Amino acid sequence: MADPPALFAFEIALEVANKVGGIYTVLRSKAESTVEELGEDYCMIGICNERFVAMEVDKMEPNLPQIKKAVDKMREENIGVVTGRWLIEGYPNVVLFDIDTAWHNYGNWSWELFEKTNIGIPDHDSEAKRCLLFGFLTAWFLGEVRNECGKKPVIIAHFHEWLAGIGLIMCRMRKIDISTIFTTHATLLGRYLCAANVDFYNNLDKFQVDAEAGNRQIYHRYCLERATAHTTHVFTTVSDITSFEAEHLLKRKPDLVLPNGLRIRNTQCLHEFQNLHAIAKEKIHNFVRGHFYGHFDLNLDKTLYMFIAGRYEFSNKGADMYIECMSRLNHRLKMINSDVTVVAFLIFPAATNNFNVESLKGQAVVKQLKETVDAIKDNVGSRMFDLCLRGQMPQNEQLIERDDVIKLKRCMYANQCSSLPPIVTHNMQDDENDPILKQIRHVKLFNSKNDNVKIIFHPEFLSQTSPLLPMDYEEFVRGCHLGVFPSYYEPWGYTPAECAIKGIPSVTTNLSGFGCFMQSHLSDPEAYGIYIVDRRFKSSDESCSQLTDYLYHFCRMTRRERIIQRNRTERLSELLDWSRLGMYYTNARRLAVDRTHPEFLEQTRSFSPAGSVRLPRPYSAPSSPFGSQAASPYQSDDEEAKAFDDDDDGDSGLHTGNLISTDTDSLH
Ligand code: U2F
Ligand code: UDP
Ligand code: G6P
Repeated sequence: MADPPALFAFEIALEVANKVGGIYTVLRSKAESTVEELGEDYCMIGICNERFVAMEVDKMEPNLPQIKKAVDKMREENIGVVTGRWLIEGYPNVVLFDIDTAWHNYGNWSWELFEKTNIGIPDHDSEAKRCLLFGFLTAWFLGEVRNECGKKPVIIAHFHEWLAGIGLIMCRMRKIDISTIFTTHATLLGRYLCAANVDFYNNLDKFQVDAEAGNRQIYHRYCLERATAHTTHVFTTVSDITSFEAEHLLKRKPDLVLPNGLRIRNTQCLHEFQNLHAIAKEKIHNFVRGHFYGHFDLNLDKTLYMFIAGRYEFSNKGADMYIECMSRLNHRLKMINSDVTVVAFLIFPAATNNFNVESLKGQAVVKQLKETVDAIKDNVGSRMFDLCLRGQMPQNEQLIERDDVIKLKRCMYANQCSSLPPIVTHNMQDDENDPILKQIRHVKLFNSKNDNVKIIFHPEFLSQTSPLLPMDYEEFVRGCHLGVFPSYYEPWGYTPAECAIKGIPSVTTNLSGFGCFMQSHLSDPEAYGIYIVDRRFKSSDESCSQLTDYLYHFCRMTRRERIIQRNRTERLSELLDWSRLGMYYTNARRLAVDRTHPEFLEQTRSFSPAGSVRLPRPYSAPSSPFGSQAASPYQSDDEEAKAFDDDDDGDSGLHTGNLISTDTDSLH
């Protein structure tokens, strides 16, 4: 038999080496496993955003002659094209178009699009206009590559999101021999309708899609999305729930579901992530000491950190439910006189005028106190040492001098503060109408002394260089106890997945792709630290009760139980690793070849079908996850140490794969 023909695979998205949203995470984290499979025959296509390109791209000429020739032809026509390698694991090839060098073609191209599809782009929509340029540049490039290659090899182009869709539509309109895949990571109408608080999932089959899109002035975008979904050879999305949505809103049932994975670094020795949790938690403690200055009566050993984070889509991300449930939790903890404090963070970027003075002052005052105490401690130590050397038993007044007392008193008086600790760390530009602040005011969670639940809204993504909370998001997640993401609209939802791989339990919903994925893979998600709130078949009030129950029971877990649970959660990494989930992409490529060039199918690399795994309940899980968790006394360090050993026991199935039953059904 002749040598199997090489296969070129391109992946096209606006977020290649250009951080905008979740698709960037998909492409970046997946690159290594795709390069492992396809090597030099894989290349990503995107736009050239100088801000990121300067930092993230190693510029060089393409290795493959066909790509080089195609790029040269475009350059001859004065199109700016950056080629090279994306500086991430896997070091993939990239071709990035400088859209701004293509405006002179806009008139012709928009006419061609209209002529062939009847879709016109209104002049005011500059984002869609840029998408048009990107789409035509992509189709031009792929056409040139096809010409350079001749009939073989099969060329696969995998497009992400409607923003890249015009390239796909034009490849098909121009009848270029390219096998196409389209992945939608959400639908335009889905996002809009959910944000408008309609009863989305119960009415999916009833929406007048054209009218809904028209009413929202996104009809042309909707048409592009729908046209891409219908012209592609293989249509895919990221989760079953989004597949269901696409079927109704885009009127084509996706052929496949390609779940989102993450890159798992398994180089850590066992339990290292537990130590990392303790180290990161200490940093959050430091912030909390400063934030609550003047009112610091928390027992940090009995304080739990919970958080919600993401783009600021108030109801889509479930921030409304988060605040409501924190208020209910506060009530329940007060009722039982609990000694547990919950600090509930909200991290959503919003428009601000920098940090507020109160927040910064708290950190400064507490830092000063700490430095003073440290200095006095050192002095006391050396005085004690000297006295002992001289054979004298140190007396208190010899150890702490008057000067020390004065310094201490000064710091302590500065540490007084009459107003309550702030609920928001920044000055909000629209404080009055901000939906989070409005709801916090409504439920009256103002960080008062008798509240068990304290609220801190950080309206900016976290950064290592912040003077307030100098941690990056990843480290912050590690230091927390529970991520709470009760989303209403969430095609996948990377945030709970990112918690899981760090061993941090989280709450998700059965309306999120990740939640449904976990539900279908775990017999007892709660035992693995994945709490799934039913937001699909329950009323909003019932969902709130369920979430409050989860939070309440979590608060009643002992440290030992939390450690055991974290161990189990961390083992879910295996399920989320691209080395496993990359197979779904492989299958999509195979299906595309099957539909366009079945004659080549046997000659392309053969792939094993993506099998489904289901993890059983861990043996060590209590018969009812919270059955015996009456507030148990604080355990000793011995118990804590034992907890590590304890859970490396029965549920070892996760390590070895012995208990991972592979069934032949596909996941979906
Ligand atoms: C879907 O998410 P999207 O990619 O459509 O979400 P976007 O609106 O594009 O942006 C979200 C990302 O933006 C980032 C943040 C998120 O990854 O890290 N970001 C930021 O870095 N700084 C900012 O100031 C603001 C935002 C879908 F909705 C998700 O459920 C899926 O998980 C995702 C991937 O399939 O696609
Ligand atoms: N995130 C971040 N910094 C923060 C908070 C969140 O970078 O301070 C990231 C987080 O790591 C995750 C993303 O935001 O990758 C949110 O992605 P998700 O899939 O949950 O939702 P999307 O925003 O894509 O709809
Ligand atoms: C990790 C550390 C322990 C620490 C524990 C705190 O397991 O290795 O030393 O005591 O975290 O757990 P907690 O759930 O109370 O933050």
